[in-house]
Amino acid sequence: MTVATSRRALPLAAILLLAFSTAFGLYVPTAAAATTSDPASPQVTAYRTGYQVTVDGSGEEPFWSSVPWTTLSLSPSDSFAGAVNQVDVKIAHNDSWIFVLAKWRDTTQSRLTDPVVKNASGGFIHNSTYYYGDILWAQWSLFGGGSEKPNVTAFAHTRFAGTPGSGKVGLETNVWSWRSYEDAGGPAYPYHYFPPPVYTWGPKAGQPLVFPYSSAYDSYLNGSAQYFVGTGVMRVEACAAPYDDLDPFVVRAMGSWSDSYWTVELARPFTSPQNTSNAQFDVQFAQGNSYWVAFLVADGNSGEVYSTNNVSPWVRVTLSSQYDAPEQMAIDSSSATLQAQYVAYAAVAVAVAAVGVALYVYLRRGRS
Ligand SMILES: [Ca+2]
Repeated sequence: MTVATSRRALPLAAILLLAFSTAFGLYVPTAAAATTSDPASPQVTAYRTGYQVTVDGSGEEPFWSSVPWTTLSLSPSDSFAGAVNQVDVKIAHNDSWIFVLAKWRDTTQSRLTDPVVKNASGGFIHNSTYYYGDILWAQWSLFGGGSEKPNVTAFAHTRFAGTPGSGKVGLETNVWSWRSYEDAGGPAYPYHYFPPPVYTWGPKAGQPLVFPYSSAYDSYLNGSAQYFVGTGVMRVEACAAPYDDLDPFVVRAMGSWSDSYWTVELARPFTSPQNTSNAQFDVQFAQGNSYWVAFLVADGNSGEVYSTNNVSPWVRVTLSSQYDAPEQMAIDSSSATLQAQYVAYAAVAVAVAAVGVALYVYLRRGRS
């Protein structure tokens, strides 16, 4: 009798376990969870929403909470980097703008930058009072109109050919360069950091250079140099694309720092503004298409600047055509909670039914 019972108890326990695990597998939490994509070849869905982001670095738009974070591991570009080892990103779009939210740990907020000077070992001079601004780059591939993955690691170089990082063949990118000292929270805003606040050379020389809104620098980078699109202010540091019909302020951006984390929002219209030459330097987005982007982060307090920084793998970004960040969830979090509860109730009902069937089968077998 005891033997017969234990023989039946084992399959029953297995059935119960299966029923419960199946039931709880049906429970789909609506809160955003971190994604678990392959760290070496991460993929991110740019969620579609009906909303417009206010570019203030807060990331507090309700729809952001329904978009999952993707954690990207960062690799140091050289032996002087390594201060930041990961960045979390979310990407969304509303059919006409693409939005990026990035967050990373940096225990030191730097909104200032000293002149960049190398030390004898080849790194950049830095100590507790001499350091550089914190930086985030979103580097979009322009290969195949942006659809092809570059075959070289993303990299930063902001100076002429021949300086570290430049000369790598096979890279053609549109870089959105957010710099902590130049957005609307930084001391350089609304002018370029180093006075005078005018275009110093190029077709707009002498004209006022005032940021119309919080922005990231728009630039075009290939194996030879980084070209700042339209500003003409970089003088000896790098090249400026020499067109007088370029709009330098197409990338809106702002960061905020609190509790040892930077949070940065970036936003750009899908396409370049009409009647400008920007399109030949800027990635052009379309719904349903995929693009390749890499993120580079620098902690200026640790001497990370220019080509010394921390680089993510190339990330495949697909602009979803579905409304995956639904307005209802964004507006009313209580309805989202309710929705989760309904799913949970349904899961429990399925579990109870499964247990009932299992018991029924078990008892019938026991009788026969
Ligand atoms: Ca810092």
